[in-house]
Amino acid sequence: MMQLVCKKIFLIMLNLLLLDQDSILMILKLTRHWRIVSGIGLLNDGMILTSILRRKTPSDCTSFRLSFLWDQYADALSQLGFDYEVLAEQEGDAALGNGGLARLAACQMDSLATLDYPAWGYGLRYQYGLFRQIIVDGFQHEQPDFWLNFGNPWEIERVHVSYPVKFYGTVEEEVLNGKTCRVWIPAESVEAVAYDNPIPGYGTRNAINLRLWAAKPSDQYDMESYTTGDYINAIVNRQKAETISNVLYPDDRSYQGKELRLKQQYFFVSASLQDIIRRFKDLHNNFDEFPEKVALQINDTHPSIAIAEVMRVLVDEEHLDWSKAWGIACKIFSVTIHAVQPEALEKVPIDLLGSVLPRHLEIIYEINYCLMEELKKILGQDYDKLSRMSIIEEGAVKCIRMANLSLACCHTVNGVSRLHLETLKTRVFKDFYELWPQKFQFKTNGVTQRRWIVVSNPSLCSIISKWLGTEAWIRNVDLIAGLREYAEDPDLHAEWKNMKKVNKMRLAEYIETLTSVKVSLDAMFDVQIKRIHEYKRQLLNILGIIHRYDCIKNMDESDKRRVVPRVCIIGGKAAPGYEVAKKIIKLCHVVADKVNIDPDVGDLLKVVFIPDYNVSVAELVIPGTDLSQHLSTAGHEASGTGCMKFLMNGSLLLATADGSAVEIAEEIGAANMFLFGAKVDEVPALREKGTSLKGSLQFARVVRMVRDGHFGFKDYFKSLCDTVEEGKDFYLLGSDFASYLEAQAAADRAFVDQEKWTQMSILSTAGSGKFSSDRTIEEYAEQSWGIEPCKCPF
Ligand code: 7GP
Repeated sequence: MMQLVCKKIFLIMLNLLLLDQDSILMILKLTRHWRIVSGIGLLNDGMILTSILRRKTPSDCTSFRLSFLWDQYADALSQLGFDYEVLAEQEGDAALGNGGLARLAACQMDSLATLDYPAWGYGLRYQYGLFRQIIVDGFQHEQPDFWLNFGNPWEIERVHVSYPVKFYGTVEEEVLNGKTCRVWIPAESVEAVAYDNPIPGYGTRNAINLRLWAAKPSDQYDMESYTTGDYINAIVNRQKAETISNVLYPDDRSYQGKELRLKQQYFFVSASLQDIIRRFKDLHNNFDEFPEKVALQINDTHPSIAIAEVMRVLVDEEHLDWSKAWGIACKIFSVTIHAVQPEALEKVPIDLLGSVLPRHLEIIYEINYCLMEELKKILGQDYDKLSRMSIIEEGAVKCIRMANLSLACCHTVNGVSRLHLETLKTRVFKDFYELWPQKFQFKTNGVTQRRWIVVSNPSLCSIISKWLGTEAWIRNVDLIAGLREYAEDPDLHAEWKNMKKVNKMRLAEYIETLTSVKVSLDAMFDVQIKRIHEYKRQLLNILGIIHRYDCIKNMDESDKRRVVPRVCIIGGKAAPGYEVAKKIIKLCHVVADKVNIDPDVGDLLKVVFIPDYNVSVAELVIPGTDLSQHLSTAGHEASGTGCMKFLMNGSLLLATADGSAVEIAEEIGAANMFLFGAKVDEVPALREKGTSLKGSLQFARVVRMVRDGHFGFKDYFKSLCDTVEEGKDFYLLGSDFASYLEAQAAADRAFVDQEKWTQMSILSTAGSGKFSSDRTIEEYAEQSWGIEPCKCPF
């Protein structure tokens, strides 16, 4: 990220993310006068920006200017002959990211704007966002999401803000002022055109900008083809340029070795840096001042090529000497790591990098040479360690390790929860931690209460404001802890239960429309929504559901009367090439097909897969959830942010001691959630040892039911069952199963006592203050960027 001091601040007199056409016009006028001397740039691979018009008018949230605006909208629209609700439904999400990482960036942008920080976000304006998931016969199919079909009124195309981004070519030697220099002669140029998405802060006049780049053909290199008469090829090549920003890669863990992906990364990095440097040079002419004015936060390892690009610009174009340039780079960059899995750490084959960005490869070699020389002085002849820390990975396919490049340069390396930092220190980046412990920090993620309570749960928003006697918590979320005082108040309980019921009603209607399954509002709504991954263990959830089904089937009527009815809701997308994840989706459907029509079960158990899970769906589902599940094998979820949204909305959490759930338990008290499963330090031994006996009997039975074709598709599910066989069960479903069932039973018992449940729910919301992105951003500002709020003086 990068920070500059704003000499002038950009003012927008708007609340939340609600903009109307006049406001857009006003922003347009104002932004013409923006003169950003500095700001923070979030370098990101994509962002999920949720739709700005919201689905339903909040009937009981009258105290907000927000609803005041809504009414105005609705009035204006009806005068034009449109129904607000119908129109709002039409607007989909701008799904410009895959999952947690990108949605986190959207929350952080909201906090940056609200807290008046001088910050900009940068990313790609993909034409096709994350695919739409459609389900045919229980199987996932992917459809393109051409979200720009009807235009995007919230963005401002900046036709005059565009930069050439170069690729391929050769590097030659040149003598300049008696000095030999390396000069890149690129062979292809693509134009990056800016599209600005203003992000207004809440309760402030500040607005910040999310600048997304779109690729357009550049005329520069086509001239020769035109003159040599190769007209057709010249046109075809022009079209090809646009493909760079065409589509978001839908796999959130692995992009290894894809040329287009590397081009996407360099494209947005190069354009963003040109933009930043141009603004810097408008007012400064000495790069010594650059670190004072600019801070760049690299959002995971994908944009790490920015480090080589800054070096190229400073050394090749600004003619700074190498060590001075490196000193500057080391001061401006910090990085956040968002995963633990090694496959998520970007690696680029050397041949590919050398072909697409030949000069950058040379620069990375040079950085690595310096790194190795420095390390040899400290580590001596420890060649194993040296080779692990090298930016170059030797092997059948020689690769650049982007993570190591970031670690060599960045002044701070951030984990996204306390536990995640431990994992980075002790496993993923152990060698680097031993060498540079001071670089390693964590900033526990957070989400914005303005979207996840105020916009998505207006009834809860009114209740909180009423009981706290103020709306100030919307900007200062620590105040929400004040609810603790009323956790046993019967009047609050009545309002709280009513709010939950109304939200459940809305969700039940949605479920029925989508899946034709009718669900009972008295049942516990139990939800797991997130990307489908083996480590997130949706399979554990489904096997638990099968166990519940099996138990109900074997009960007599009097036992059945004691069963707490459940609606088990699962949603999430699988990466198109991720076979196991796709089988998990199918398993969920076949189990639902059997359970939902079984007369022995009735309303005691319903299973629902919500198709096409996205941010808008989350906004509907989360407020209507009683219990939410976060089941990752300990040590595998870097943080998790879904759990924070559920927590804010008073859903109780059933979770492993993983990622930020550990810190949530500290905030709300472990007694107010249902924790289960192996702890992170028990995992290695369990992998060695295998399943416990009690767990294994119940577990073996449910796996056998799937294997034997109890739900059909016997052959299809064989390989899925194999993944959890004794000895192969890497994610420890077998060994955690007994503990999982116990936690589920505890949740059932708690639900029977509705007063107790409501109290736990209130305490969850009351304890959610720490998990606001406002806190996270303040920590970044103080500890990594050294910036202060820049309040608008007017
Ligand atoms: C996610 C992590 O899986 C999640 O635990 C975390 O809460 C979130 O980032 C925000 O920090 N990671 C991704 O979405 C992702 O794409 C690949 O990681 C690098």
